[in-house]
Amino acid sequence: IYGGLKSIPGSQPWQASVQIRPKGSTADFRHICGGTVIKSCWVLTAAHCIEPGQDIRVVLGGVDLGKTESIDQLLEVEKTIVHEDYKETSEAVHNDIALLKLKGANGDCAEETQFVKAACLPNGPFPDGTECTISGWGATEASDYGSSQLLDAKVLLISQDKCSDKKVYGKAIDGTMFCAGHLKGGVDSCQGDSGGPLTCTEGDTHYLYGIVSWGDSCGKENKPGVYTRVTNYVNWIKSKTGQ
Ligand code: 4AZ
Repeated sequence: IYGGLKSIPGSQPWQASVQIRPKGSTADFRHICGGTVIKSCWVLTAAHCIEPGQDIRVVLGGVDLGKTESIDQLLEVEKTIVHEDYKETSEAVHNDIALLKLKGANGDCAEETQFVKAACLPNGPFPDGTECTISGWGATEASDYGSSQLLDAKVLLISQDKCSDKKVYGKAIDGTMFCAGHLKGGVDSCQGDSGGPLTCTEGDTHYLYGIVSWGDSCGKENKPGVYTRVTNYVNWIKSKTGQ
């Protein structure tokens, strides 16, 4: 996260760290992407985060990737479901969404605690200009290697019109994506935040509105972050996870 601040433990309880290691290896798992808990046994992430031939696990609860904390929950992944129409072109990333089914017994995987909670799926659109929150362990203005501490930042939802301006992303943007950030630059998601949440709040309810997907570099003027528009995929998610 560019221009972010250290997250207070428990403030982004739906945040997941998606980690991989070569299949069958005993090496340490390493963080590759963010994700979002949407149910006890389901984490939503970006399709471009899934690399076949890797063991995947998910870490929930903690804010410091550099050490194991008592609030951490480590979960194995039973299966991954990548969107059937996921496609990366030189212009944009399409249908950048995937589900991770966690291993557990009879519908219980992640345990709900002060530090681990599901985000809600959105019921409809939020207006342009709404202030929402992004979080992740990705690259920062200070380091290309990401942050061992979870960071979060506020971003504004940007209209399709502005996002499709020639100065911004032009025709690369379609209705399955949206831009969020600050057109002046400075606050943005970045490499390693991919797959993680953009949440918008209504009352006390936190909705997963976007998935960190792509962008032209990070934090640059007129190059806001581009997010998978989750409202577009709620039926797909429900069809795969059951209700
Ligand atoms: C990336 O490379 C990436 N500024 C993620 C987010 C953004 C740019 C790049 C948005 O994974």
